[in-house]
Amino acid sequence: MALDLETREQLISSVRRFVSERLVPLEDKVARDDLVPDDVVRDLRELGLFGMSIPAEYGGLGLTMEEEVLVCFELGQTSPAFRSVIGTNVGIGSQGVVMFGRDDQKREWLPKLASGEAIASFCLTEPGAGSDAASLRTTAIRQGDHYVVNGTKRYITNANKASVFTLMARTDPGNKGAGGISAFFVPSNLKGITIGKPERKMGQQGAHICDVVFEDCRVPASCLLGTEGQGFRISMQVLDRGRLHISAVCVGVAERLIHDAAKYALEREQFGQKIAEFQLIQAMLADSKTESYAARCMVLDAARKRDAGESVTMEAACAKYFASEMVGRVADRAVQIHGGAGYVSDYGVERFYRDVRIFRIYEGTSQVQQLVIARNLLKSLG
Ligand code: COS
Repeated sequence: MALDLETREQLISSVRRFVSERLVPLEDKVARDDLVPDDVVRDLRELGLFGMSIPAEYGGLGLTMEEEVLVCFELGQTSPAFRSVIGTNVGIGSQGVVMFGRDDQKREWLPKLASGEAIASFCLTEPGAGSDAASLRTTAIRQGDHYVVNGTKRYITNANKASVFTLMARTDPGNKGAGGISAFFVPSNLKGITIGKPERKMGQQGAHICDVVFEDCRVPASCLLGTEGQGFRISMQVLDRGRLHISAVCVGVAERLIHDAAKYALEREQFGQKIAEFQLIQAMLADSKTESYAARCMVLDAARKRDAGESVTMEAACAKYFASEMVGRVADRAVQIHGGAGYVSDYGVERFYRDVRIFRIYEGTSQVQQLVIARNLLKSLG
């Protein structure tokens, strides 16, 4: 159920205050240390943000999609690494069990995920299966009351902190397509699971991605999510939702960058006047504002449609495609407006420029979103 308007405004303004007073001052340190401090994680837990999307009956805030994206517009206004701490519990790590889990799976895990006591990660991508997710090769072969899992998952966000994985594996090796894949909700402490070292990345220092290797790992059959063969569809539905969440974060980052660029333009003087007075600078600000506003409207519209029970596969792909490309252009203009200052680390703009690059890649590349949009468009006419 949606929050009443007053409670919603209170939540949004407390997140806004938390971002500006607590997180923004730590951005540089988090990037340098490649670590979000424990006391920030504790504060995120106290605010209930790990449980944003988890139903209230399991201890979460139970926000609607519209409310979640409104919160993400605020959380996006700082380094995306902070959002990443809660990101998998809110999105791709937890939603398989929220949407398709049995009641016993929900009761065991969701309260811990909602409080942030446990972290969930999403294991779909493999060394040989990225955009072509249905070609994944990790196998889960049924033996009595267990599945024996073998395979390697790659670039798994928060894997080094995870207590549980939403895992996609092939239960029917005879079926090489989407229908041979099943989903599992697997505790990370089972024998036969090894977590790789965090990768060194272009941006978002403080957020970690690692390999997860399964070697003859015996996963109890009770960990299956839904039914055998349903795993690919589960992962696609989880991603439909995740793509909206990421789009909202892109809008937040864009708004932050527009604010910083405009502020800089009002301070910086060249040719005897503030650079904000030059129409070529104004054009860059205007283009950025127009595009971020368009993305905000798209995200809100798609979120409201989802809350109304509509399928938003195409709308979520449109929003992710547009918002992630948009924030790339906005970050580029923000660097340009800052001139030389945009290229040095002191101002943080170059850090955001690197941070936002991944938005066009993870949870489905821009090219995958184009494919999803076109397929759905053509299907609706065909
Ligand atoms: N919701 C429900 N079902 C869906 C779905 C969705 N959003 N998308 C696909 N399906 C279903 C299809 O209806 C189809 O079912 P049937 O076989 O019963 O018709 C099945 O899943 C296979 O779908 P499709 O044929 O479209 O699969 P493809 O192999 O062609 O792949 C793409 C589709 C490319 C869209 C998919 O692999 C994808 O999204 N890839 C990117 C993965 C990704 O985002 N990775 C990031 C990892 S997380 S950081």
